[in-house]
Amino acid sequence: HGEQAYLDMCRHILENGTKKEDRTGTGTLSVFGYQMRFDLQKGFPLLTTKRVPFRLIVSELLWFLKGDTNIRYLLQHNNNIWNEWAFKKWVESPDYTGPDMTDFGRRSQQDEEFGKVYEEQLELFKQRMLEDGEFARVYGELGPVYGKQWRDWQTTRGESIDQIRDVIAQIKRNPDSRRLIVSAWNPEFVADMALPPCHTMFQFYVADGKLSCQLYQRSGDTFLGIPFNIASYALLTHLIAHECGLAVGEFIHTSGDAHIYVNHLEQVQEQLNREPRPLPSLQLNAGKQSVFEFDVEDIQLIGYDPHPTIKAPVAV
Ligand code: DHF
Ligand code: TMP
Repeated sequence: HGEQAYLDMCRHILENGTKKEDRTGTGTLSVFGYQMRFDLQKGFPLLTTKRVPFRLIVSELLWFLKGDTNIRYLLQHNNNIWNEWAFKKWVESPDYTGPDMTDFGRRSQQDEEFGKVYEEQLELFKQRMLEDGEFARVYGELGPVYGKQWRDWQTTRGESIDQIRDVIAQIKRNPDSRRLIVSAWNPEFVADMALPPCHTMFQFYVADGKLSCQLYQRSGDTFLGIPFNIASYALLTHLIAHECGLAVGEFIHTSGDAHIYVNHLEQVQEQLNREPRPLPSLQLNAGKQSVFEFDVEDIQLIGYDPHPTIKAPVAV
């Protein structure tokens, strides 16, 4: 089954992972270097052993493809997955005068009273982001993250490189190329980003009329992040194949530090006890061609019948 690779990865980390502290203070079980392969001909790799909210994956990918790095677009699409990292910049700024939010991620887990105050502040932040364009322009900005590097990489000569447009042109013109690479990791600007890119670089490969993609993810939150990352890059591969008139091949996911946070262990166990179901399939609007023309409603998932959601706290 197409999902087995992911479940095997979880088991591998549970059995072989080393206890390792991390930046967030949560603690992980971690391995270094792991690879999974997904045959995109066998179905769309959205996990069925828990519900993964596909619409959030779609709006996040379209946001990257627009070159946008401000969470306002995500909020307008009712997508809250990047809130904490913008909120962190807000509460650390001199303009913030509300209750102390130091270390809000961990404290809201441990202290119920504080958790309420935090939820309130986060809600105010979201409202203001939607209502006040000027506030959003400043505090919705995550810095030069994925969208910026993908679409508008700044060169020392003062030029801009559109890596996505360029790689699509190369796939069309020169499909045998071994240089079909996009990098989000731009060392000059890493320090300016709310979170340095986790999915750092990817490469395309064309053979037998099929487009494959391999991602190098430097750091992978196996329970929360990786299910999104697999589906997001599978979708990107479908979109680019669609534009280039190619079929889809494989998506290969390669991890650097692949970890399970210690506060996700029960959730992972619960998921591993479930039987995978048939994978859904993807339907793209045939009336659209360029990846840049796609909108949320042009991307449909068919036959997704997952097991229920499994909730888990995200480490900030
Ligand atoms: N930090 C950490 N520690 N792990 C991450 O996976 C992560 N991902 C980021 C930013 N920072 C991160 C961006 N992507 C969720 C999924 C992906 C994501 C951020 C958050 C998440 O919480 N998913 C929940 C559902 C969220 C919802 O419905 O709003 C899930 O159950 O999959
Ligand atoms: P780090 O910068 O200290 O590695 O923390 C980033 C955390 O976020 C780490 O647990 C990996 C996780 N992550 C993903 O797994 N996928 C993603 O797409 C993003 C943005 C983060």
